[in-house]
This record gives sequence, structure tokens and C-alpha cells, in this order.
Amino acid sequence: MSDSASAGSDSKGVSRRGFIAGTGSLLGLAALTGRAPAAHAQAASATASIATGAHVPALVIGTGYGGSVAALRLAQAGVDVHMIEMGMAWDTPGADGKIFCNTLSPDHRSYWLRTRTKAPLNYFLGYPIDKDISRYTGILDAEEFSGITVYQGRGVGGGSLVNGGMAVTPKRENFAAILPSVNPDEMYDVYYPRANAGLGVGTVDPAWFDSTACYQYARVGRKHAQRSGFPFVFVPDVYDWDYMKQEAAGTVTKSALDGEILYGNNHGKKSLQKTYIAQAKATGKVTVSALHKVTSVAPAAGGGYTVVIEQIDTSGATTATKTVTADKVFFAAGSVGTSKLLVKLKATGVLPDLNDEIGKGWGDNGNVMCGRANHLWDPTGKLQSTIPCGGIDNWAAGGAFAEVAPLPTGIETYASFYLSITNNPHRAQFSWNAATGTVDLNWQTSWKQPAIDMAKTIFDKINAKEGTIYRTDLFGVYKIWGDHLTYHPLGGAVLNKATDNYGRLAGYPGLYVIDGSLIPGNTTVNPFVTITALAERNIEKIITTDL
Ligand code: FAE
Repeated sequence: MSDSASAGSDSKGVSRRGFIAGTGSLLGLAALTGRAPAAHAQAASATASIATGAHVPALVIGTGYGGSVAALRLAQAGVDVHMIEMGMAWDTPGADGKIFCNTLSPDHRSYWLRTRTKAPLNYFLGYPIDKDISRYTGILDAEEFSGITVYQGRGVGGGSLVNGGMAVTPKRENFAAILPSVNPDEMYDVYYPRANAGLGVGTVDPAWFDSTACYQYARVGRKHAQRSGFPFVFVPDVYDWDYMKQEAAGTVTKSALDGEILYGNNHGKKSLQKTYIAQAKATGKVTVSALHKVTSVAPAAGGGYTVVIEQIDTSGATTATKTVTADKVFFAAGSVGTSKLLVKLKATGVLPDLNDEIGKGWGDNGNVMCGRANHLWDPTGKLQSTIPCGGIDNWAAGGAFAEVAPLPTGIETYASFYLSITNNPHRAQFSWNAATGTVDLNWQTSWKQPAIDMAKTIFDKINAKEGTIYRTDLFGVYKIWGDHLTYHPLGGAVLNKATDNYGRLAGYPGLYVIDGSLIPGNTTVNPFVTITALAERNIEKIITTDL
């Protein structure tokens, strides 16, 4: 399942000095190793995972948005990069001929090391819908902390494998609240456009939206929003909109129109595997070890860092422990993954000089879910595209931006479903629990109340206007709010606090954070475009000044 690595061979030949001087280019590599960088040599290296004892110029922990940007740009600058990913490569079809399983029939591929599914929307018509599955390194991790379940993608591509692909650039007037130390001009003139281009972001054709059966639910959402005086906005996405039109026309294999979301998308979604990671691999300078988990990063005696990596099998069991060295290490394990590693490494004395901001400033992007029960004359449709394309913007007045989300059950439900992003002010902290040897998060369930109150500024008004009520059967028995979870973990190694203003970790030259943990808890909209744009900004600076 792991899809490559050359660190034990090619990159070994690149000296630290060579890396710093930028001579790890294709030409320099050939000169240093005495071997021509022939295409077949790269192809051969694409089958082996990283070897113990390897030395790599740049090691990236995680293959989500931040990691993929770092890998591509470093490679384009001539640096050999090895990416370490704890999840699977997701490049091999299962017995059913598909790489990913369907949302309506989850199997072992759905969840990360669970024996029972843990669906975010876990009830239907008041009945629990979770089912037993066999334990496997599946694609969606429902990681449970004491007060919140944090959903994350596992595999090469990180969150891009499981998310809805909603690619939203925040409004410029909100930017100062998101990243106060970053110059908005450079973000809106350079890095957001670069991120949107790199991700392949596009917007639904409005005329097709108005006519297709699969967005009836969104049109109902738009009608209800507008009748209550709320702006409805089209939300860009990385789904291939032409492919979706062909799905609707019945000329290609269905994906968004066949209920695929959450557990992977077999066709139309442009995950990072198809964009940044594909480009990175095409440079010939980036290799990836899947089913490898970084457990330690420590200063090495001769300079650089010693990285300990556990190779696991699909049952989660460790099959090998590898030790490699790296000149530079990029933490891109996601907000939770990076925070957990850094908090542990500081507390256990491995990286004792990390500052006291490590683990702080974590937020849930104010996520809260709810459903509304429509009248019989407002059906939302049996066929629903799994890719949301619209939202209700009440951020300025009520602190909420609500995605009009699908409920792709295959039957008419007369339900409107929403994921709200709210301006919830609560922030939690990760801390090391020496007794259990784990990292805890001190989020409290009651901290969702401000998010609920903000979401209610939209839905109470719509319900009053339409004469409708909240659904009480989607998150339990007589439970309105999905307030137990987040899809958008952010923070834990906040920019310009735990790191400098470009993600350099205080006290450790050559260690960088480059993922969602840099963002202090909220982006006012869905986060991955901002994570990508910030990574583009930071890696450009790092390449210019640190290499
Ligand atoms: P992320 O993409 O999480 O990548 C981190 C990677 O590191 C993962 O592949 C991990 O498996 C790996 N990793 C962790 N620890 C280790 C370790 N120790 N060793 C090796 N590898 C490790 O990080 N956002 C949007 O903007 N729009 C949406 O429509 C949207 N929908 C979502 C729907 C769902 C169900 C979920 C779960 C998330 C959604 N998100 C959405 C959030 C988005 O996917 C998330 O913010 C980004 O993926 C975070 O990017 P990072 O680069 O921080």
C-alpha cells in the first residue's frame, strides 16, 4: 500500500551542505551520487518505503494540504523530499473494484481502526445507524477526546480524501481575525489565488444548478434563506463540475451522484492525490511512505534531526520501527496530529525548548450541525449530489456561515440539513498526560452553546418564516443539534506564537509547522483554502531564506 521512497538510496547521497546550498537539484543529485537521474531509477524507487538509517534532506510528516504544498514547492526548488503518512496510499481497488466504499454501505475501508462505524450523523428517523465493521486502517478517523469527536482524513491526501471539497476564501474584512500577523495584501493578491489554482477550485454552473434534480435540496435551502432575508452564496468546490454534469446525464460512472462522500470519492473530486501530490511526484524528487507514523523528532548529534517512524500494517500493528535523519522536518500532521506530537515531545524532554504556546489556541471552527423538517410541498429530492455548493452568510450579523449540506439517503426525507461554521470564541489546549502516556484536549461539551446560539440566528428565523421545525431525529432521540463533533480542527501551534511568523518552531532551526495547527481556531469559512494559501506563503519564505 505504501507507494514509494528513495531516501535510503538517492537522498543519502545529498549532503546537508548540498541541501542547504540548494544543490539537490536533478543535476546536483546526479553529480553527488554519480548516477544519472534516469526515469527508470525514479520508477524503481517508487515501490519501496523509507529504509531505516536513511538520510533525507527534507522530511514532511503528513500528506494533507500543508504537507503537499511543502513537498511540491521544496521539490520545485531542487530539494529531495520524503513524505511520511500514517494512513494508506488509497491507490488500489478493493474486491468490489472500487478504491473507496460508499457512504450508505460503509465497510472496513470506512473508519480508522474501529470495529463499529461512528457516523457524524448517527441517527435516522430516530434510529441509530452505526454498524459493525472489521478493524482496518480505514479512511476516516473519528478521534475521541473527552468533550468532542474530531473527524480527520487518514491516507495520502489527508483531509482531501474525505472532505466535501468546499473551497472557500474568507472575506477579506474577516482576515485580520483569522491570521492577525499576516499581511492580507499578499494573501489576497498572491497566495489565495495560487492556492485556488493549485487546488483546481471551480464553481457550479448557475444555470445547471437551477435545472438539475441533484441540487433540488440546495434550491430549497436558497429559497428558504432568501425568504428570511439571508444572502445565499454559491460556494466553490474542487469537484470536477463537468464530470458531475456527465454523471447527471448518465454518461460516466456516478460518484457525487452515487452517495460518495466521507469515506472517499472514486471519481470526480480533485483530492490532493490528483493535484499537489501528483505534481510533486512528477518532479521525481518526492517520495511517500504510507502506513508509516512518526513518533519522535529529536536533535541529531551531527546536526539535523533524528526521526523515529513506526511502520504499521492494516490492523494497526507495528511491523517495523525505523530511525532516519533529516536536515529539515516539516510538521504537517494536521492540527491534532502536529499538536499531539509537539506537546508530547516538549513534555517528555525530547524538544524541551519548544515554547509555552505549544498545544494552545485550538478551536473547532465553530462547527455545529442541524436539520429542518420541511413541509410536504418542499421536497428536497431523492437524488442529492454529495458535493455542497451553497451557503447562507450571516457572519456579520449573527456569527454564522451555514453550508446547505446534502442528506443523500436515496429516499425523500423532506429535510434540509446544514453544517454551520460559527464564531465560537472558546479555545482549548492540548496537554501531556504522563499517567496514560497520551495527549489530552480540554474541550468541554458545553462550549458548543455559543455555536448553537449563532446558528439559531439563521434557523430560528427561517423556521418562524416557513412555519417549520427542527428535525429531532438525526443526532439522537429528540436531539436537535449535532454538537458533539468537528470536521475543522484548527490551532495548537499557532502562527507567530508557537512559531515565528512563517512557521519556524522557536528554539529548533530546521523544524517547521505548515498545516492547520498554525491557524488560531477559526477561519470564518471552511478552512482548507486558507491552510493551503498560508502554506504557500510560508514555504516561499522558507525556501528563499532558509535553504
Ligand atoms: P490534514 O489534511 O488533516 O493532513 C494531515 C495528515 O497527516 C493526515 O493524512 C494524517 O493521517 C497524517 N498524520 C497525522 N499524524 C501523523 C503522524 N504522526 N505520522 C504520519 N502521518 C501523520 O491536515 N475543509 C474545507 O475547507 N472544505 C470542506 O468541504 C471540508 N469538509 C470536511 C469534511 C470532513 C468529513 C472532514 C473530516 C473535514 C473537512 N474539511 C473541510 C476540513 C479539511 O479537510 C481540513 O481542514 C484539512 O484537511 C486540514 O489540512 P491539514 O494540512 O492541516
